[in-house]
Amino acid sequence: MVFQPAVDFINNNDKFILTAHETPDGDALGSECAMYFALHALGKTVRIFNADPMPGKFSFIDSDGIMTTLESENQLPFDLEDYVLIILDTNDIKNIGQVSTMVLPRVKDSLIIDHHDSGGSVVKSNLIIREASSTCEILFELFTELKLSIDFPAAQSLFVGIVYDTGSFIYPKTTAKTFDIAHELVKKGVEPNYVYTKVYESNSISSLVLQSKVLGTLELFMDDHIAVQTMLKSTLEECGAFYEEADSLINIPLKSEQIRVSIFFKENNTGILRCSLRSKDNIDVSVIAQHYNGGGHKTAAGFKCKESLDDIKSNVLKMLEKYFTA
Ligand SMILES: [Mn+2]
Repeated sequence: MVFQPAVDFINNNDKFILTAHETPDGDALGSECAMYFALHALGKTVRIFNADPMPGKFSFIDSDGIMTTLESENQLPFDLEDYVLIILDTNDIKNIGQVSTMVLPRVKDSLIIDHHDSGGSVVKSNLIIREASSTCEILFELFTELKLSIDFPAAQSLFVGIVYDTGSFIYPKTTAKTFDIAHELVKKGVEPNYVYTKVYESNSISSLVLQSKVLGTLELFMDDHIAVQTMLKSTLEECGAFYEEADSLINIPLKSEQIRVSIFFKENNTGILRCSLRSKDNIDVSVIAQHYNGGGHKTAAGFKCKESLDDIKSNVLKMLEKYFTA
């Protein structure tokens, strides 16, 4: 049974640290909070440490204020060696930032729970279900295997992750099972409209201004089939916006019927440049991300850029050329 190693891992340990990928999104944060509430209900000790802060709009699911950004070893429990680590929503330990150096080597065991296609770090027992719409969908099934009754805070956290990672139930990995789970969560008191308001109607004015600037950088290639947007550190500073506030802007070009690939180059406040890729139809952008040591899914992937923006841009366009030259 695919869930058994994870069930044993949870039953056989008492002290847990949870983490997720850098710049945590709705599914990363939703799965951390849901796992926290579930483990807490089992009487376990739980801490959450992430490489990057939680965007404020998600704070409604962290009702115990447990989410912590790991900045120094002093924040870690003194008996770290007695803890185990659960890595959520990534299967690449390069993707958990300083948690991979400050926590992973010191804990007594670790477990990955994820749904991404690529990555491929293996800790002792992995629970990776690539067909799952979200890590939260996997957690719902895991909690069921654990015979845990899912309370409202856990249900709402799981719902946030599922809504976020399915683009509100429309992305390719959305299945009947996804809707069944959502149905169960709503029966537990989750209000879809409240979640929508929190996640999609709580942005700042600076993020609105940022959106106008980023859209202003739009370039079109391959007969208007590929869109490229660019956000530099200076743009962020000019708008007074946070890096995380740009995370949905990659979806805007895809609303045009012609656009089949949306590429977004974004630089954070410390000057680290990332490339995010989204595609429609049969275009596999995870191959491009893997070429640059990144990861993701067939239609949503990304990587950290080690070369200049111009070099990477022209190479990525070249790698996509085959789809547009008949
Ligand atoms: Mn996810």
